[in-house]
Amino acid sequence: SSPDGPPRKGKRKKTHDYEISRDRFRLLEILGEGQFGDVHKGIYTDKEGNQTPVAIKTCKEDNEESMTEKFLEEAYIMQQFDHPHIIKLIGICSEASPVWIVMELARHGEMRAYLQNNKHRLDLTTLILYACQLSTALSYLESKKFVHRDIAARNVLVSSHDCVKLGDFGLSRWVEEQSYYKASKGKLPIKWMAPESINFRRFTAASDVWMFGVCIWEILMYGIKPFQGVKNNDVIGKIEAGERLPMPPNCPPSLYNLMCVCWSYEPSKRPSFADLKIWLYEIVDEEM
Ligand code: ACK
Repeated sequence: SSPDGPPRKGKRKKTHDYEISRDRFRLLEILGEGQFGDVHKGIYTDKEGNQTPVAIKTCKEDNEESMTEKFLEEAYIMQQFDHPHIIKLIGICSEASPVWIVMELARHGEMRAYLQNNKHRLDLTTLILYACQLSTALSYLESKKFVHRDIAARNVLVSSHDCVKLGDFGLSRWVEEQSYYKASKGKLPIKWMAPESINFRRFTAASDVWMFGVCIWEILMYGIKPFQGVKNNDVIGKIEAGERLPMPPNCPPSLYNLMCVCWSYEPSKRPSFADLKIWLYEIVDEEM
């Protein structure tokens, strides 16, 4: 039976093709809590009767239209992408409350928890492989002139032991070439951000590269967050004094060097994701 509530007032414009009847989904256990509401595991049955496990993001604040719009932004963004290391949008249920975003399921959930809980099984080659896979996804986004703005280990999901995917586009925005997006106030991931993002709210492909450097550091640290014990307000001072995150134990110097180049103060001195992809595969080859 369909759990649809009353019809929503506003009508979707941008994701018509993605609207799927709610009775094609079976809602199963809660996987975790998202920004807008619980995330459930679910089963999708398509018109041919094939069943696929999915992740269903729910939006709890269904009486406030602007909230639902914000929630659905992520689906509008995800529908543009088709890449093996980016979680795919399967559909949305937006014609009634509660609104759902249905995505490809990543069986092992958030990468940070996976790194913390599977240290013994994660050798250096696998960690670098994760960085390689993410660089292919980010190089793809770069080629589409898409700036992510929130590249961090917490936004990566684990599909299988040797496959990670970029999974959260909550903070992302399209940007025109040469332009930048002025972020509104709010909770910003200061410890991951490039200095020009902290100082001027300037977000570009090059600031994404800085954030990716921090994300690689988190992977090599098995899910430890950067700048622990440092106040957000103190981060920019350290960076401007030339301080950088330290080399993780067991990190190959060539990989730490790559991270440090991502953390060049001058955005123009940072490599592109296309460069990083090639560079990372060279490093993984050395390790194998
Ligand atoms: O560690 P988790 O189970 O993985 O808890 C979080 C929670 O929802 C909030 O983000 C899980 N989650 C989100 N998207 C997906 C997905 N596509 N596949 C599997 N789990 C997901 C995440």
